[in-house]
Amino acid sequence: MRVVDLRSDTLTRPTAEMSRAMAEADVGDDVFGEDPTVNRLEEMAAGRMGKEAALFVTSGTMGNLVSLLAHCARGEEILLGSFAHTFYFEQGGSAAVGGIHPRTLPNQPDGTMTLSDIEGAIRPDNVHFPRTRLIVLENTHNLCGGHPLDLEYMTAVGDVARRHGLKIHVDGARFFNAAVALGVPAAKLAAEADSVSFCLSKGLGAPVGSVVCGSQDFISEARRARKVLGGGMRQAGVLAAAGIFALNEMVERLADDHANARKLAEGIAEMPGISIDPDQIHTNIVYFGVDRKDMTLADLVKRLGDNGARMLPVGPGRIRAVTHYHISSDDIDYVLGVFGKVLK
Ligand code: TLP
Repeated sequence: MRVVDLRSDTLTRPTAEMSRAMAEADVGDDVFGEDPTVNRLEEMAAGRMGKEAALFVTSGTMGNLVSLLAHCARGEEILLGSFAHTFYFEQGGSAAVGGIHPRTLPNQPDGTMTLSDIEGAIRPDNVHFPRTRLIVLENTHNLCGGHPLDLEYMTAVGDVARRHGLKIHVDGARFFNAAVALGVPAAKLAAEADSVSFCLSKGLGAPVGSVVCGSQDFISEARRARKVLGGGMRQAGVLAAAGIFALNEMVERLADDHANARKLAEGIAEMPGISIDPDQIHTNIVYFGVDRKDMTLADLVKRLGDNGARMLPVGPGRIRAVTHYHISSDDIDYVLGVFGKVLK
């Protein structure tokens, strides 16, 4: 049976050319700073983000954690959205490992936190309070429908941060999806951020890895944090080579994933008992609800999967489908056919 797997863009496998680049990578010991391919990836990534330096890490989770550890001391506070991946899905790592105090603010449906919520949460200097140190944004915002945070919002948050002496970290697991969807160069979108982590292993198609970008001093601290977490890799150039290929070849094509997500959303919006607003789909993530007397959400996910369209139940009443490199426009037609069969 033909199976179209839309559970996540983390499912992408290296292309033949990417695998060749990995096999042929020039390597050295990266903990000694001697892996030429890792060094090249870090230089490229920093350039793309308009930052001084970068650090190759194992995963998005590690990218966020080393960033928070580099920005904050124990007992300091971060402001982040109630649906932030860093808050929701990362085991509370910054508190567990770094003693960092998370303060959540309501995420709006578009993935933002309001400026007044941010400003209102910043602590005055008082012996009772933790010190507010960092604002954490997520771009695109996974649980908020893959919504990209635009330049205007980034600039406005930058202004708040500057006025209060706070830093900004962006969980940019899908930062290039945001840049492509908004038609803004990544470096411009990242301009207000003190650090940005982005994933190579999602829509960009690499098998492993994320990169954290920021100032030289910040990256030195993040490098120390990576080491204590056991993330100092040795001949990591075999992985970094995939990242270099991804940055060169896989960014512009993200627009295809966005078009396929939109096509999927428009198709399922026509189906009986499915709730979705296709106008809210801007990148590669599609969430929808189900309101049917004859089947639960779990039933629907199972029936879709049994018929060749795999998706992920996420949170109460929602199913997620994510488009990526291995999903074609024809696959979307196939998936819509499966929907038709299952929901008739
Ligand atoms: N997200 C995964 C799951 O954990 C939900 C997915 O399939 O979407 N930030 C954001 C915004 C993410 O969506 C993810 C992964 C991460 C960080 C963590 O990246 P990894 O999985 O590489 O640690």
